[in-house]
Amino acid sequence: MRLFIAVPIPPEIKTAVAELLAVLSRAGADVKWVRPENLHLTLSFLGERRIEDVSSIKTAVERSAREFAVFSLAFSRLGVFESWERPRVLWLGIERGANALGELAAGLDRRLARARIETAEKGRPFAAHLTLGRFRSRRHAERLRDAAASFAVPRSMEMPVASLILYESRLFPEGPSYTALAESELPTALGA
Ligand code: 2AM
Repeated sequence: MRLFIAVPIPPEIKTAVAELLAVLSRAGADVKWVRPENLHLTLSFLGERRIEDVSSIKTAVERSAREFAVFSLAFSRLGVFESWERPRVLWLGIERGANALGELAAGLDRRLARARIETAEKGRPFAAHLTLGRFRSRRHAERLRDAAASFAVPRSMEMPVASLILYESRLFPEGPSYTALAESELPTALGA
């Protein structure tokens, strides 16, 4: 099974992002947009795992979640990996809360490593981002670049990081389907 660990996105943020995607898609760039119901903030991509590993992964997720109190994230701006000259992924960046999210991801990777679960991202620094779409080609990318540059992320695009979810990802021709296998809540205050 193909697994990853992510922070779920609240429904009101999914709705706001869906509206943003509707605007951005009018630029006509060759992008495969993420379905709003599939939006998530990946902390760790585990890739293909045996079912026997699931219980120790769940334990690592649960313990990592316990180490942080609920905190809030604010989205900042649109950007791309790798660059607008070689665009691969369009994302929504995170401003406030990015450091805490990085620490949460690092703690999670440490616990996974201790449980001898290697992550696919080994060596790559964690870059907090919400993937909005993946470029199929560069066609009309500059039109999307202009649309992205003129977009101001509203202040209301803020959300709590309240839980971690272990997802199974299944790939279909029409796109991936994610199933939550386990959810671990962050405490509202440490020591609670
Ligand atoms: P992304 O948001 O940067 O695209 C499920 O596939 C999630 O795992 C995606 O959101 C993706 O992050 C992340 N991921 C990280 N590394 C991956 C990889 N090598 N293959 C597929 N997904 C990966």
